[in-house]
This record gives sequence, C-alpha cells and structure tokens, in this order.
Amino acid sequence: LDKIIERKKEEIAVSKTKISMEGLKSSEFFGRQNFSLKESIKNKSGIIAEFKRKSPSKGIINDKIQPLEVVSAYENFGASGISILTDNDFFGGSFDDILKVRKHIGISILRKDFMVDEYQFYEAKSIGADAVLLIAACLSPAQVLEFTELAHQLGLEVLLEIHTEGELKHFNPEIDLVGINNRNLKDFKVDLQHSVLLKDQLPKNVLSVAESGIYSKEDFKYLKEKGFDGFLMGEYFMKNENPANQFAE
Ligand code: IGP
Repeated sequence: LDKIIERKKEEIAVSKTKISMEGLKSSEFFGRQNFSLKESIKNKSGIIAEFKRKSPSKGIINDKIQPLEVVSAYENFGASGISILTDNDFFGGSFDDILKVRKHIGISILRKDFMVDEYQFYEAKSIGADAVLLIAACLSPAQVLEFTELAHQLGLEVLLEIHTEGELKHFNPEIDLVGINNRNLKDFKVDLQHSVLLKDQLPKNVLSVAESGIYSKEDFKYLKEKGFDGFLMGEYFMKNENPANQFAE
C-alpha cells in the first residue's frame, strides 16, 4: 500500500504539470447532476459491479474485454452502480475507461483509486464520475473530512472504506456510504466474516457496503441477510469471459 501511494503522488505531480485544477473545471461534466449511488443502493440490487483488469493480489483477471461491453451488461442486469479502477500501474485502469462509458449508461460510476490529493477530486468530476472511494488506511480522519467536503462541493458522493475497528474514527456524519473491505490491503487475505464482525460497530444510519471476496450467489445472500445494503464485487464477474453472465445466475 505504501508503494502504491508513493507512486500515486508522483503520478499526480506529473498530471498537475499537464493540466491545472482550473483547466479540469472546463470539462463538460462539471456542474452536471450526478447519478446518486446512495439512492440506487437503496432502490436496486445493491450490487456495485466492478471493472478491474488486474490487481496486485490476483495478477491479470481479464484483459480482453472492453469496458463498455461489460458495464452495459452490468447495468442491464440491475447493478446499483459501477466501480471502475482508474489506477494504471497496479490495476491496469485509466480515465479513458470511465470516459468511454459515461455517456452510454444511466447509473452511478464510482471512481476507484487511491485518493490522496485534492487534485484527484477535480479529475474525478472532470471525467464524469459520480462517487469516489476514500480509503481510511491511506488518510487521516482530518483528511477524510476535508476530502468529503470537497467531494460534496463538486457534487460527488463518498464511499469510505475501512478495514479495522480502529479506522472507524475516520468516519464523519458527512460520509455517504461506509464499506468494509474483506481484503486486508497489506497481506491480501480475504475473509467474509471480517465485514460481518465489524458491521455491528458501524454508525446505525449509514448505508453499509461489504467489499471484496464475494465469490458466489450464496456469499451475496449471506451478506444480505446480515444486513448489508451494498455489495462491491469485482473478480466474480471479471474472471468470466462474459462478466455479466454471472449476474444472470
Ligand atoms: C472488489 P473482489 O474481490 O470482488 O474482486 O473485490 C473490490 O472490493 C476490490 O477491488 C477493492 C479495491 C479496494 C481495489 C476494494 N477496495 C481498494 C483497489 C483499492
């Protein structure tokens, strides 16, 4: 994780020299009404289906399919939202993956990246994202609050990701959704019980999302029974040649 963040900061420094924050604001997506992830989590399947080509823990998952094909199918099968990795070095994603699909789908897009600088929030808005992920392990509680406020000013919703009980102190009432990652980002171990055990500790009125390691219909049903509102699922869909097939089951 430290390596990813270090690399991310270098990447941001380069991006800033290419296009200023003011420059980003000229994007057609600024000022547009966003698709609310919160609302669609409440009203649809709750599934946030992810487009992910590769990951540090799994290597290449699927690098043959095009984002539009995949996310259109996700939308048709009733996903509440789409998560798109925009990190290139570690996950093989890009801004283009969001830009290519934004105008063709009518549901919320989460920009999935390691957010450590305010510049990235302007970027997210400029490519047409509706929501961003804040990873508690990468940020201080004060930064989470500051970034949440900035996101809201720009019209982006926030999913705060935690992994440990201690990270609950990163929560603030402005946060839209809280995700509990079943994967430990330091050693990549995945355990569904992890989110189940931490769930009781979440503030009661916030929408909860179980993240990672949901690899079957049974896993999904189990977490739903445990009271989760949302389910962030990547590999289960992506490892299939035709990712949305898995939804049909
Ligand atoms: C999806 P999975 O096990 O279904 O492929 O996991 C998603 O939860 C995972 O990609 C993820 C992630 C992250 C990736 C959760 N939090 C933070 C990168 C950064």
